[in-house]
Amino acid sequence: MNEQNNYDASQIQVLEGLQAVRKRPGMYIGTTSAKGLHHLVYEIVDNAIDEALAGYCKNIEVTIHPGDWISVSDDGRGIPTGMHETGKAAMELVFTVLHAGGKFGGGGYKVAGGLHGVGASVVNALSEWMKVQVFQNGLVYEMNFARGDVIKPQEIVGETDKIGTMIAFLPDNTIFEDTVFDFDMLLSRLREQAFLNAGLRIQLTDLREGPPVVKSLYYEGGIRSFVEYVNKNKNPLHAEVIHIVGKKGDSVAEVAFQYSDSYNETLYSFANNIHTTDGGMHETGFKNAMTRVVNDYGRRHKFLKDDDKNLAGEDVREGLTAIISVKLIDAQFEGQTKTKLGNSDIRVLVDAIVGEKLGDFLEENPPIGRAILEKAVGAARAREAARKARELTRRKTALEGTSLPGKLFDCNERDPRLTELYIVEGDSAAGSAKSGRDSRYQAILPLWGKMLNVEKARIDKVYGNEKLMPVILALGAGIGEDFDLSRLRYNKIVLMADADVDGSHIRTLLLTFLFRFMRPLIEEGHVYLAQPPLYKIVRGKTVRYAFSDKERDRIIGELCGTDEAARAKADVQRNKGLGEMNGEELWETTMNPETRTLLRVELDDAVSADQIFTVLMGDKVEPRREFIESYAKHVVNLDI
Ligand code: TSJ
Repeated sequence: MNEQNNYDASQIQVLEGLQAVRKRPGMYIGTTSAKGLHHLVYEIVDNAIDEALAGYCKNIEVTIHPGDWISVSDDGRGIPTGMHETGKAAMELVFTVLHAGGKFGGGGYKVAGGLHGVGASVVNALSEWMKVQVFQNGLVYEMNFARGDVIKPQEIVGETDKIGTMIAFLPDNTIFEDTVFDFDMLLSRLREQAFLNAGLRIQLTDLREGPPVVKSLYYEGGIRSFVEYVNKNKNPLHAEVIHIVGKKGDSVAEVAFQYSDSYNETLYSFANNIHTTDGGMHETGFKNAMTRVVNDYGRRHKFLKDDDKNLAGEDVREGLTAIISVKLIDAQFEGQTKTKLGNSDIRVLVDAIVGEKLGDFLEENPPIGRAILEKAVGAARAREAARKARELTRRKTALEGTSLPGKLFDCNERDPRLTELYIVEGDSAAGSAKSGRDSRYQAILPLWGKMLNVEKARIDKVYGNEKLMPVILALGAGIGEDFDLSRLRYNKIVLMADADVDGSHIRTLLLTFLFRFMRPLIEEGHVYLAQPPLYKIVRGKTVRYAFSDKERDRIIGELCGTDEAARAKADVQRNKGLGEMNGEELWETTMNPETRTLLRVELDDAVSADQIFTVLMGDKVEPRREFIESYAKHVVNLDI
């Protein structure tokens, strides 16, 4: 084989590589939904962050342009503009060769496997066009691509005094379901990255409509600022965020945490700037050390008496907000979603630094030690009370021979993959739902009256609560640490409440409960919101339903034309509530899988979700007022 043939072979492999990405985009970016679309931006930004990690880049600018194309630029060294040993421009390889995990990135902490670091070539393959500019040696180098193909080879197009890289791309609308970017989604991911890289400035600009919207993200305090941000609407138990850093060999571990009076645990962990949603060794090391140190301190200072049991890990973490960030070479990402860190030497490192420094810190700051111990002892008491309440329910269940709530109208189907539970507000609505449902697979659980706000209650108040127990029993999967998705009795949990203020309130209370005590239910996509129609339009014998004002006007147009006299004869009723529809109407509009719309509740952004529940349901009034004022302009269906 001569060299020419070799070159051809590698050329074909390159084409096949990017072709494969276009054929099966899901394999490379997970999904072609909005999530996948936004992933393209993260993929490019991550390359600039690598340059920052390597110590050469201080500023990154991300811009959304009219038409939803994106530009990302940095002030790093610029992608190399020289020739690679294959005789091709190095830059061309960056954008046309599939590589697992940023071989061309700058820093020492490289990412292995998973969706991360699949590289700029994947973004190129999935873009209608991509343009690269490198500012180096006083010159501007440029290269253009379309759907992964080289359209214009690398060439010098001008002079400059800048240094850095600029990438612009338009996602391919034949690949993605939706090609409109969500500013807030980009913002929260970029903010997270700014927290994780102290001193790096990331600017996000939206030029799509109206005056430019610009957010500059820069946090000198790094993950310490991250904790302050997460806790900004909570009541901290101590003023300063506790911050611990340590190193061993090539690995660096950093944790920041602060307690508040909340009953929730908020813990986010990262490895090489990747959010490890399934935790792993760094989380285990942190949790073990926290539990050990707080128990030791409690014993030594007599917060725990000799015959008291040790505090459990969950007691020690009640009200804790913590960020863990580790950087390591050869990170092993495990589990189905590759978001669990497997390197056990990191467990040892995190455990050691937290063990040593937190112990000293508590000894030097007795008021903080006392606050933490009192919090944890309170949590342990509540846990014990919850255990007793749970036992009581179990015994009662055994005695009565059923664990199902009396109010549940169950379905006949027993295969939980095929069933639906409608949780319905109010007696009359439940009546309609009961008569309208398909009882083979649809169950109805009526709820009424004032429901417990779990944002202000511990788990012991949930057990035995007459509003929440029926929900827990009907679902059958337990709550909190005991929650077990495999015991879930229904595939779809549908919240069905009126489209008015009371309906919104009960929906929010229920979602808060599910988010705080059954989070996997939401994460695994089992929770839905029913969408009852807003209007009923009657003309003669014809009855139609509209789910928005726009649809209402369209239907009136269809039924009556533009004749103003005919329009007046159409009877347009605003739906006052679910209970006003009879069973048949409710089935047709809201419950029949052939005709209904269900909104699936998704959890894309745990940081924002936590914040919204804290603000809406917590005890601080001022942030809630601000939130409501800033969102009031978006409210379209306010019916007081
Ligand atoms: F690849 C890319 F398109 F995704 C991308 C790369 C996007 C953006 C916004 C920036 C970058 C990028 C790459 N910024 N900086 C760099 N640096 C390098 O590629 C580089 C420069 C110099 C050296 C060296 O050893 O001299 C090494 C590397 C990897």
